[in-house]
Amino acid sequence: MSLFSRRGQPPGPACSPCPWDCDDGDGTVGIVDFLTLLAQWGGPGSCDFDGGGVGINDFLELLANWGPCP
Ligand SMILES: [Ca+2]
Repeated sequence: MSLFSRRGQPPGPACSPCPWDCDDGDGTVGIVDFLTLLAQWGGPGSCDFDGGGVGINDFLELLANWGPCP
């Protein structure tokens, strides 16, 4: 009788990790996040997905996940 059935996931940002939305957290990976990545290039930051500083790997990963978050 529970309103919360076993199917589906509870809504909430914690359940849909989208690290590539590293700037404004609006649920979409886009130009704003890209520019933030560039601004953080070479150093630590919210767009450093793999650790060790923002670089080409993070850039490619952001591009690969361009668009609405899953
Ligand atoms: Ca965004």
